[in-house]
Amino acid sequence: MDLAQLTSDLNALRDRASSAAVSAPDTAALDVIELDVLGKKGELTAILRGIGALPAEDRPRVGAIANEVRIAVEAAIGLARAQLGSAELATRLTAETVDVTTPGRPIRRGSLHPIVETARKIADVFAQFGFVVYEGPEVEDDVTNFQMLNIPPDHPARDLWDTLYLDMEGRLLRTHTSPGQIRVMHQERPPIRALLPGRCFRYEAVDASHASEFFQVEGLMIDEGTSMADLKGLLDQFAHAMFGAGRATRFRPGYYPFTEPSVAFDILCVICNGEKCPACSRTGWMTILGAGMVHPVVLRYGGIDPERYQGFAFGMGVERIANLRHAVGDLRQYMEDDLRFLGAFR
Ligand code: 2NL
Repeated sequence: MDLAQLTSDLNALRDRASSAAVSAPDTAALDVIELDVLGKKGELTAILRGIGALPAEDRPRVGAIANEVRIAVEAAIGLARAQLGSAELATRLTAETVDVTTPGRPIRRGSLHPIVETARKIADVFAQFGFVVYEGPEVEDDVTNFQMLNIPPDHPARDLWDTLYLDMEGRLLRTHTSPGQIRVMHQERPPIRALLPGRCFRYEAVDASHASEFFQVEGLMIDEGTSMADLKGLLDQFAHAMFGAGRATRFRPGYYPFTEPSVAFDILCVICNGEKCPACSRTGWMTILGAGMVHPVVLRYGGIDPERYQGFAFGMGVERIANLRHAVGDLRQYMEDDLRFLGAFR
């Protein structure tokens, strides 16, 4: 190997490597060229190994040329890398564009259970008249659920409530929210305006119109000089808020052991407007709740002097109100957790 041969090999390598860099299709190809020429086992390195065989005075000259070749090849690769790199970046930016203005996927929103929605609506109406929501326990005792409501043990009126008893000591599942009202009377002083929503339980043969679990909302007002006229005025307001202003209402005589007198409160049939249809058993009217003046015996059990105070109370089944508002036919659907049913009340 002589000087002229080495010099021409170096020049040839520079030209070949530079033109390979210029025509490299991508940066990965540049990496290969870089390794093949400048790497530890590269061609330039191999040529430089031949320098040792040259006369000492020729070595600096070849070393200088080799250095120039290395710088030239590095520059060619660096330039090509910059050009290919920005082209590749531009391609990626186009291919991987994220449209940040695309609307997000909508979140599936839940909705209130129709019974809860109806109970809240009922409470909202009475809240406007100063009624405050209380809650009582679902597990009650015989005294509070029955005896303090003027329903003594072994009295025939007990037949009105098919009761789920829990033990022989009188613990039972409340058959109405009324025992909660007794607890309010013990806890508060008149004037009282209480609303009691809650789950109640009865021993029933379940069908489209009977369930062993249902919701009740009861109201209780106790003050001096409270009358049936106050009761009727309030219930009219309630009926109009729930079923539309101007809906006709009526009181019919009724019976409950804990009120005297007792009434059933009807609205003109929401289906036929009094024309008499199957929905109102061809009466033209629908009963939406029961009510009455609190029996003096019940006031006394509640620790309230019936000579000074009077009160009225009313109670309604929430499912019944919800059925009328949403035209639901079968009570059992409220307990089935079927999202197709529940989603219809958004
Ligand atoms: C109905 C009828 C009613 C009451 C509930 C009540 C409570 C106390 C005293 C007197 Cl502490 N009365 N509650 C009164 C009349 C009727 O509910 O059919 N509910 C579904």
